[in-house]
Amino acid sequence: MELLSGGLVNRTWLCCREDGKRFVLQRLNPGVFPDPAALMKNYAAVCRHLEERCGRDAVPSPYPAADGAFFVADGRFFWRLLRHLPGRAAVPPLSLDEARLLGRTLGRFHTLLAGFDHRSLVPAIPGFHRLSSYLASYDRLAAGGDEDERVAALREEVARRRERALALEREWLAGSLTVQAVHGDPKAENFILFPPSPGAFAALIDLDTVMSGPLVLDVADCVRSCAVRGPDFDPAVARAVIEGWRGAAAGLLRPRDIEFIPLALESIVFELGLRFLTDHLMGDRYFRVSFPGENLHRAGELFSALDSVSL
Ligand code: GN1
Ligand code: MG
Repeated sequence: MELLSGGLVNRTWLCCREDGKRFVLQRLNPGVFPDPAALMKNYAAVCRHLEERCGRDAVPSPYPAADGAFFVADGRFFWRLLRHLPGRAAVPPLSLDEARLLGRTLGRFHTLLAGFDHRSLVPAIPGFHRLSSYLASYDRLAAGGDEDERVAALREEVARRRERALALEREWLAGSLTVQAVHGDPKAENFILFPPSPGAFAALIDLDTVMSGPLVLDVADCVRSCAVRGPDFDPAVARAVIEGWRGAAAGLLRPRDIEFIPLALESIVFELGLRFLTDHLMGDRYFRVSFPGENLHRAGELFSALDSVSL
């Protein structure tokens, strides 16, 4: 068994059976996912929908346990077994072709899910990608005193940028953006690249956060992950992701969606920076860290990147 992926939330292993067949074993983080049974119901329904439309090969479907459920609980953790997709995860820095391929894959994923009843999905993480709810948690913590200079500097960043970042959520709630089932965490490493073939798609894994949300926020999160490197932003990679996505999701988009991509990008970078900062203030309870202060460091880089985020 081999530890796979550098995800910050779950733990993932690659398992190989005696006959050579491979499986992905995952241990869900109970602190992050409050209702794993509901999550796995979403997960299985989404996989079924995708399999019916694009076949099994590119879908990380779950295997049922002996009792028919798609997970096993051991009293402390929830475990699940998923189909292993052969290929390699996309790891930034990406070439422009890879960035376009990831955008195209996300656009196709959105198109495949367009007919899925997104209202039937139970939010696996209540308030996920609702910036106002992250700001509310942050504000509750912000009352505390005694902090170092770096925290104080980031607090100023939050104060300075929060209103602008919130404009995207207002637009979402006002109903002017296209809302449907979206991936929720389309970071580069969640795309599996198969051997190159022109016009091909990659596959998307990590379907835990598939939920109802605006398309633009999903593509913005993908752009963030591909184009923000440390405190820097690569506009060419960002544009390549968006170009690929627009080509494959064209049938879903309204002019308002396109108009809001730049603001969605700022908003999602701010949101993740705020989530890292809040987790640092809470004592690193959500995102795994490899050294004390890592979440503060991650937050600082994202807020720095915001200075150069533009399309
Ligand atoms: C978390 O665990 P991982 O890396 O797949 C997080 C995403 C963040 C990402 C940042 C459920 O995903 O929202 O963008 O870290 N997922 C969850 O690296 O919170
Ligand atoms: Mg994830």
